[in-house]
Amino acid sequence: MKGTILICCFLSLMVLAITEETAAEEDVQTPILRDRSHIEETLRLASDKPAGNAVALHRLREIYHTAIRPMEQAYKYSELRQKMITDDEIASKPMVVLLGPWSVGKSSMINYLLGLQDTPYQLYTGAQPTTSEFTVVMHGKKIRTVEGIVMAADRTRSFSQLEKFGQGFLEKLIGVEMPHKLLERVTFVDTPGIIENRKQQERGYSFNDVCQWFIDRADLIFVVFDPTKLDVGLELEMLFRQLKGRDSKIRIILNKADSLATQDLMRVYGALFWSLAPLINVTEPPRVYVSSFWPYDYTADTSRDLFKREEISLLEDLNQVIENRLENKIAFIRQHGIRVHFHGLLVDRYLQTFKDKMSFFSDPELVFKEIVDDPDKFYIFKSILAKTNVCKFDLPNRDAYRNFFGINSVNSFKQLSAHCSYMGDCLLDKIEKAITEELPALLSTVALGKNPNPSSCDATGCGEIPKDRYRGH
Ligand SMILES: Nc1nc2c(ncn2[C@@H]2O[C@H](COP(=O)(O)OP(=O)(O)O)[C@@H](O)[C@H]2O)c(=O)[nH]1
Ligand SMILES: [Mg+2]
Repeated sequence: MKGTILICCFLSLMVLAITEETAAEEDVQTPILRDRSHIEETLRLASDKPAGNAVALHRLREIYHTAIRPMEQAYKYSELRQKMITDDEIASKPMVVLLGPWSVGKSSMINYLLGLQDTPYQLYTGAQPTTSEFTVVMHGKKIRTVEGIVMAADRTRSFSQLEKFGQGFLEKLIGVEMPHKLLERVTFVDTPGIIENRKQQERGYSFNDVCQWFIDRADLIFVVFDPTKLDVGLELEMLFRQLKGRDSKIRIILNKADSLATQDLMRVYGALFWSLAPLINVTEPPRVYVSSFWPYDYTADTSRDLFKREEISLLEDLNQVIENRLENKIAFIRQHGIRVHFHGLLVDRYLQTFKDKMSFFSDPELVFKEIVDDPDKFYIFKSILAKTNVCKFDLPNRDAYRNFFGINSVNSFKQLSAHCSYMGDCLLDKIEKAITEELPALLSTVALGKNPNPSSCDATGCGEIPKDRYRGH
């Protein structure tokens, strides 16, 4: 009798435990998805406005090809900076790159912004270091993945330059194409997280160089942190060093804020500032967006209103980048033109000094070596800096020129005065005209086209786009 009662008790306990477990499983299996309508609204995804201005793009390409490219080629600029601009790069969409430690929610953020959750092509996410690839999520007519080697081989893509990072890297590069309203306007790049205790060579390619390539081309860089990973190590320090000078593009995100109580969140926010302060050398404190970017609803009892407002602020930044895409592109080409112009003047100056120093009895090699070894003695950089509008910190240093002339003999170049056509068209005049007249004029036309109110020039000068570095609004 006693035994039967015991067995009955045991069985009912088992049934109870099983029912509770199934209920818990059901809870886990069906988390509530968050409403995404504000994403569509803030990014104006419903509007069918064409993403670009084809006429202005055509003109930009034309200016680049007729005024900047000839100077690049005449003075082999690509061998100094390894930088040539392809047509596809001119027409490419703004690029948003996500960087930060592993498992801070970078892939989840892309899934959330694109609404890929529970679709077969969602990016893989997990609490352990998951993403070991650089994943480029871009627009395409149909859903497909593109292998790194295919992306690199396709010269019409702006990613073909990535080939230079080697086969080891191309195996870690993957493209995902899909038809999507947001991807018609931007391309996202998901990166493998920084792992502090890993050596560069273990990855089989130079992680920093690849990051630098993406940083240089990104229009917006989300540096993502999570409350449990605020420690700053060598890799993160290196990353911030690489980000120097890109202040206006960086947005720091304290993600997963929904996983903490408000008081803890404040502490973590302070700690993040404290860790980042030595890495960011700016006078203004950076704007940190505190929110949670994943598809599931905010945990109960967290500051959901604040998180949502922060999310909308970040989305507005993204929208700005989309809207200003053409202006940014023109400014980028102009910046590039200024560097190419400077390079041309500098090579010309090296040639001129060489010519002046040479006499009938001198050894050309020794003379040129003396100039290359100590250009300051001959006022090479100073004389050009005085003439141009370039900041000296923006320039390659004299070692770069020593290497440059190590590969390219000085005799392989002609002086600028020799680069003129019979019609009197000179390379130098053309690039100067592009920098000072044509590109600023194109910028004004685009700005006016977007906002036909001429008084808007009062604010922007119709030439420069206001910088919104580390936006603090
Ligand atoms: N609580 C919470 N967890 C998140 C959030 N975003 C991502 N996660 C979780 O964090 C883990 C790492 O995410 P993942 O996107 O793979 O990070 P990644 O390595 O930076 O790409 C996953 O288990 C996610 O489910 C968030 O906003 N809140
Ligand atoms: Mg990931």
